[in-house]
Amino acid sequence: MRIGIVCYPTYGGSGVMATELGLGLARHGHQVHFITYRRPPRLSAFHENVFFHEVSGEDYPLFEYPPYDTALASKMVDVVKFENLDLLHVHYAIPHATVAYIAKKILLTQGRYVPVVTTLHGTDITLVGNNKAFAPVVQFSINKSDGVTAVSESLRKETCEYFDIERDIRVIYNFIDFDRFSKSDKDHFKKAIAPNGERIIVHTSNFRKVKRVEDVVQVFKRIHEHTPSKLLLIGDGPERYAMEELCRKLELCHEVRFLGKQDAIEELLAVSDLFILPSESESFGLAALEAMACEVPVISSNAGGVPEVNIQGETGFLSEVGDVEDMARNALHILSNDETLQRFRAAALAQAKRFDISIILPQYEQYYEEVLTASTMQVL
Ligand code: GMT
Repeated sequence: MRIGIVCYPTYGGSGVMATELGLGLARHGHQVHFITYRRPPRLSAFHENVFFHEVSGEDYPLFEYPPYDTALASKMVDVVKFENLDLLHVHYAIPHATVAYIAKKILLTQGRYVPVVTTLHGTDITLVGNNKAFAPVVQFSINKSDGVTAVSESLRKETCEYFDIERDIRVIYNFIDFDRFSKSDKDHFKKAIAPNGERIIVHTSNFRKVKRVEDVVQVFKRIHEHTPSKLLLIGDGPERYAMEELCRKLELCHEVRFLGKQDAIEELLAVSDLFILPSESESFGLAALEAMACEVPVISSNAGGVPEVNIQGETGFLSEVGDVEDMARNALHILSNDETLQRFRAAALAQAKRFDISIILPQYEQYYEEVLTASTMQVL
């Protein structure tokens, strides 16, 4: 199959998933064409079945905002036609599903039908929750896609509650490629971060307000009062400076390391003992799943789809959003002795294995086949 993938080429989970999916499909013999404004971070190595088409928005003095959507639609039309794509898989309704609809209509005037699969990752829906003005366009784009998937059951339900959805939404969970994510022996790393054998607590995110990184720091403060420990904060974003200030105020600077954006996240997870994800909203929580794949138990909020990933009392614990006391209590329980930690580690890995790429990727392939068959019948 020849598949076009459209995504945000960022460090966020949707870009990571779209890239890993494309690479997995390429390994399965499909030809994959990424259509984005920048090469996604995990798309660095050469692969004979992977192609990258850069969308460059024209900057023209007349326009205050470069017309990116028009540039993207034009590129989609061009790539579908000249690379003879069978299907477009777009990640995010805003604006990708909307733009794909325009591209599809243009191609139809030229006698070419290309089905569009849209994957919802969460922020499309929460954005509409915050700004109703987007609702008609998002709803239209979801309904006009030939296939729609959501990354969790919670997101599927939420989408159907917010919008008038006239079609089925297939839940296909995010996945882990264990070739990349598996615990490796990085003893020298551990010694550098925690020279006296301290427990290593970790959080990764894009430091948006919704991630509640201040709760991570507050939970860590409570852990640190009882257990020698270090906190690694990985990623960058709008809240980073405020978090540095908070650490200064709480006199935690020597215990907390801000590492910024990291490519080899698995190497840091491999030396960690506990992952904290206290988000206010989270459709899935890929960051938590990646930690679990490295045998790291998770202390999280119970927002959105997180309970579908982190299992209460088994792979970690879930608390109400903002309940840092409960999170700290649970964290201290997991860290209380090596035997307990080991039990949680093993359960975290076992749960992560349920999301192995070898289980999830065929679900996408199967869904593509179904969408292609249905759209062929529609055209006939
Ligand atoms: O969480 C973010 O800010 C990034 C966002 C994205 O677009 O990459 O993540 C969303 O998609 C991920 C991959 O499906 C999910 O694991 C995240 O839970 C989801 N984030 C939210 O719902 C807030």
